[in-house]
Amino acid sequence: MKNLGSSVSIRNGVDGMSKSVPRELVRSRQSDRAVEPIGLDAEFAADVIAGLSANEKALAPKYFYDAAGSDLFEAICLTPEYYPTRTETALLKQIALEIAADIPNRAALVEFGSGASAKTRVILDAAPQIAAYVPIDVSQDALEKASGGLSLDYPQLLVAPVAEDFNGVIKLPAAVQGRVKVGFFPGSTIGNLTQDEAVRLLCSARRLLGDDAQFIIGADLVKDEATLVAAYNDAQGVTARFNKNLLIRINRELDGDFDVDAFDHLAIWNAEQSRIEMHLVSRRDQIVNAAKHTFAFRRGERLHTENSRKFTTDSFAHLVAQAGWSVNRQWISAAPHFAVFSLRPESSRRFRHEQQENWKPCKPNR
Ligand code: AVJ
Repeated sequence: MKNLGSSVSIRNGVDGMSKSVPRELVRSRQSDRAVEPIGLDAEFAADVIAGLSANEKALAPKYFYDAAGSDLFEAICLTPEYYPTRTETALLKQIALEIAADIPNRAALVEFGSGASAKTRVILDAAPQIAAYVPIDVSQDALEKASGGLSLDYPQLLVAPVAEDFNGVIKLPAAVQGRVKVGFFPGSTIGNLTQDEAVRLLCSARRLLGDDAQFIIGADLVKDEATLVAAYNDAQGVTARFNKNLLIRINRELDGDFDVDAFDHLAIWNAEQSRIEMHLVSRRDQIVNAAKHTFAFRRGERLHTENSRKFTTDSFAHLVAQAGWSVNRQWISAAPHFAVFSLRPESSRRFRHEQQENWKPCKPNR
């Protein structure tokens, strides 16, 4: 991206601080808004109304990531208990040259849920042949921060951010058409998706990235319960604040009146589903208003805010096979174990002949 000397100040709604972002990013944000005025707010309201009215109250974890939530997630990564980020980053550094060896010249790196793009730099440093980078993230704030920083540090790199929910229909920027695509989905974010959402994302990524693509995915592995639970219930309470920030966000964006102190953070291991679950537990019977609706919580009632699925190499291979990918290479860290997988599109002939029972065809979303 050129012309980075020109930047503007925008106000951050959460902490009231001004920050500088490249002018291009502000402009693209405004044009996005102009094209699609319905936006995330209406979807957030609809999901909150549906999720808090349900028999088992639940909200999608993607709503954690407003500006404050994205910052709190970065803080979680610095806690001693939350091993996934530092373990994955160390593993990526170890294997970066092996990954880079498979990436052709002028390739485009397409990242799903890019956040702060910290791990991206490990790949970019090892693979200078990558010419373009497409970060896809719902958090406009995180996207602006990360894209601006990367453009400064990698002046040759074409950065073309996409401010979208990666679960939806994604169109790649024209600038990366005709390039070999390398998908990048680190952080075990795939573990936050339901089985159907994960298969749908993998299917649409296969279409989006093309037949000569590869897809590099980081996924956390099953391990002892104590290590897993501690990672989602750190002693400093950062994860608790991250979880409760969802209520603060509802209060601010949907005119809610949640008493945040009337809820407890809960992290539990669900062995049958092989996942950590996060919940907010109502400390008392209470009535809450939000998004022009009223919701009753019983004392002890849970609002389910996140699943973080933990894989085995077998369960992961099985998952991606349902969406037309096969594991080409895999790397596993020293304990606590975290895996990086390099996927290739399953050759279409073999794929068609496989006819797995649970195979769902990759239909376009929506
Ligand atoms: C961002 C998907 C990796 O499930 O571990 C961290 C988010 N939630 N602590 C995860 C999270 C609670 C997270 N990922």
